Amino acid sequence: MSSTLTIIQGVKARRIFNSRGEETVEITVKTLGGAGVAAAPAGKSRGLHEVEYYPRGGVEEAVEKVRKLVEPKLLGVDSSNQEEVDRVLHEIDGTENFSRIGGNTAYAVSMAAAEAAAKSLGKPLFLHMAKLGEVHIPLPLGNVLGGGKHAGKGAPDIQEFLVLPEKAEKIWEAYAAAVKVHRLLGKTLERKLPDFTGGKGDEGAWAPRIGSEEALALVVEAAEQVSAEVGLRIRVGLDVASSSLWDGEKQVYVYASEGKTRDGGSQLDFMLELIGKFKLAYVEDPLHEEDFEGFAELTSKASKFGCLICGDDLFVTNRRRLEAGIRVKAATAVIIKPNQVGTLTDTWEAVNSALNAGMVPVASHRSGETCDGKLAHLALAYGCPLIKTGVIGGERASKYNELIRVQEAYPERIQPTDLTPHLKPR
Ligand code: 2PG
Ligand code: MG
Repeated sequence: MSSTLTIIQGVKARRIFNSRGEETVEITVKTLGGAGVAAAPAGKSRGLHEVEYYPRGGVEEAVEKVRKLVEPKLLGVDSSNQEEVDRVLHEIDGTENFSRIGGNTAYAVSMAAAEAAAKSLGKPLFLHMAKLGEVHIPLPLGNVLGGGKHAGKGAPDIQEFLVLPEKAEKIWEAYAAAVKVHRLLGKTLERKLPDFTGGKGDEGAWAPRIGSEEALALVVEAAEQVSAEVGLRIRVGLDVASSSLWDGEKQVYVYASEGKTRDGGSQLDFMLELIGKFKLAYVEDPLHEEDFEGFAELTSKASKFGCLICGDDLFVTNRRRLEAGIRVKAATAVIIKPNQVGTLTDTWEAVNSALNAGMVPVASHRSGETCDGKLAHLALAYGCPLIKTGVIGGERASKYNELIRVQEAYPERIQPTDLTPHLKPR
């Protein structure tokens, strides 16, 4: 639907700061009928094939480019025509990887335009962006303990230990359960580790000095205890972020905290062992970002455990990489991070391919975040059954809080979600 109210009247960029204290770009798109504001997040364990976040001169240059290149070309464009907004962004940039204006700039403009259109039309953002007939509540997938690039020395080599409920009707209950696991786990760590300072990593997950397997056992124990308490089955998953462990020269995964290395074969066996032993429901990036074959082998072997195998750095929200993965059955789930690819249209193309292939798209935050809650609307609109956005921290809670508000305001439009069909052993 379009009207003169949705015509773009201005695009402004500014430098703000993310949860890590890094500069990031925030964009305001003004239309006759309203305005949208969106801020870009930033990853630390970044995939090799992600777009460039910023031009060479960083956020400052990105702001300049919005003034000089982006705004003049977007004035008069209809913000409710997302494909057109995104096409113009690609045209202005002219590169494959958004290196001229920055992928983060493109993402923030794209999302701010969507919000400006929704506001001008008097619609909630998720309904304006909706691509599917039904809207389901995304289930929270949040890390309660972590290490890797998101924490200091001595924390586990595996980046994220995650919890997720199998199904839920209300986001409030599902999120409250994840918070309980985080809290209970904190108490357990305090009791078990004399030197535990209560330290957390970039995403608010506990970052103790502990081995990966020992950590996993404690997370499983806490999840089971909370499951029994709240009457909601809480499952456990991992984001191994294996590309961060991979030494391409030596062809081994380096587990620095544990003082171990594993070659491709033993990494695959180790993943299968953890999946079987701890009944994992989800493993993200178990292998490095170029190993489509290894992913396919693991996906096939993990199917008897009913565990989702998810590609993040492997696919980088890029439809072409995802489709290459679909052809070889590399994974059963895919991380969806809009700033890995640049625009909402590119993001939807990846989600659409995933849904058509029967995969689970997982809407995801980045380790450097702002309190922008619009990822919640994207998850609702694009049919993502999971939203991975941490558990603790204002910038993490902001996404769940947005879902809580939306579900309260539109109870009849939002259906429950049941992930169990995807978690059946095959
Ligand atoms: C990941 C993310 C988010 P980063 O690997 O999935 O948890 O980390 O944003 O640092 O890439
Ligand atoms: Mg990841």
